[in-house]
Amino acid sequence: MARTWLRDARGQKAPPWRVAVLLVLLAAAGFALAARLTSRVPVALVPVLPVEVDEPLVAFEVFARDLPEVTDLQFVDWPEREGQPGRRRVLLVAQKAGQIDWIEVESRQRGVLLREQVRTESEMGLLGLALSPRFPADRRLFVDLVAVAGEELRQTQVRVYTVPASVEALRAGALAAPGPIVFHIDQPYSNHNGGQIAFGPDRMLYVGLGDGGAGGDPHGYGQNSGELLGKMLRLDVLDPPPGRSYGIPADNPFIVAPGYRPEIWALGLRNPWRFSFDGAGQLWVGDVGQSEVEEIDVVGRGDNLGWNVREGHRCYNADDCASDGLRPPRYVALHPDSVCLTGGFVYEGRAIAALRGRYVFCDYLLPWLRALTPESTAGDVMREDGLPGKATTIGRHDGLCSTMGRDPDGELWLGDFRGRVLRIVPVRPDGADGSSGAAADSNP
Ligand SMILES: [Ca+2]
Repeated sequence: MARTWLRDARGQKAPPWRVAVLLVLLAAAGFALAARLTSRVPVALVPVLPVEVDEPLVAFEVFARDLPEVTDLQFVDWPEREGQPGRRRVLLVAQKAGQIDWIEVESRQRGVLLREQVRTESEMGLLGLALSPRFPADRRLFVDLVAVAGEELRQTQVRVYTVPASVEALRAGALAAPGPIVFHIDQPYSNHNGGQIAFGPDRMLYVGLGDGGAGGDPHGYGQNSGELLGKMLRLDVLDPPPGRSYGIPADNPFIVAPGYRPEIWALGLRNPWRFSFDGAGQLWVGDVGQSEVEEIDVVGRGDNLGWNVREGHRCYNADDCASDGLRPPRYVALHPDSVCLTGGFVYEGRAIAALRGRYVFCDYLLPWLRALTPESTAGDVMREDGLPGKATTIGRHDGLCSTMGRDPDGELWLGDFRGRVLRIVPVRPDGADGSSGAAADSNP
């Protein structure tokens, strides 16, 4: 792995910075990889590593600071006053330690929407949120978090809250009102909790669950159809049957399959930390790798993504493995070219024409922003080296990219573990800001 990375495609020796980067990465790997999203990691000590930008398309502006450990960004056009037509664009910023802040995008006025007691060690915390697609008529906010539950020390929960009806109420200090737990599952370890929840275009709630943690999926949850860990679930939380907190959608793939939990939409995932739907309704998942391969998957109904038989395109812990019935990744990157992949979005905005229709993603430890080529976004493409998927590096930032966001105009944002939200903007015509590495501050 290291040897190939230290040679370029023609077998030439890599430049000295690349050698230095590898050494830093290997040194950092001990804490940063083992404890990704760990509160105890002093993020100020994580270096900004050099990366090469081969297609400079984007720059980064700091939109907000002092938001420790951003885990999710969700935009919503919120009624200015209850029952009246005017709307204000609001960004909800989930933070790992258990807080969600609101920021009114135009004025940057901000405040707290909710605070919750969560477990924060390792990869636990408040990890994701999804507002009802019927908002503002339905003001339910669904939140994914890991908490203590009775004698259970680690439990992933999807809780429902009711958010205030207007921006006016937010400004007055109104908080989200807590409601019931709609879904929960005990976690055997502190890592690989998944954490994202999102409504699909079908208005079903998709819940990403990791393999439960430790390393290598020691209990084989990913391939165990009788368990929910290591799966993408699809639940009907908007209109559940009477007496139930969620329903099983009638077209879930395994409703009548013996030995399968009916909640399962797809299986064989290691840690689907971030996922999104594109305008065509396709589900894109960034699945964080174990020790060699980071991957991006396009996930269809009933797919088996392979973990832990396979890590990306490779057999895991075996020279040979069955691949029948396993959906191969759309894109992989080998360590240390990527070490903790953070899934993003297909860009469907207008500001950056060259990005339209391309899947954009980042990495927690490497300061690149990449985009799949149009061909790789559209279908399965092999690189010259035999790996699936082609991408270019379109910009360099100075953050620890823990999550991305998409606003209602289709423009993309980045949330990081240096406490910031960055706006992704077109590179200036001189091209200087696409590779500067520093995020410009857009505050007046
Ligand atoms: Ca896989």
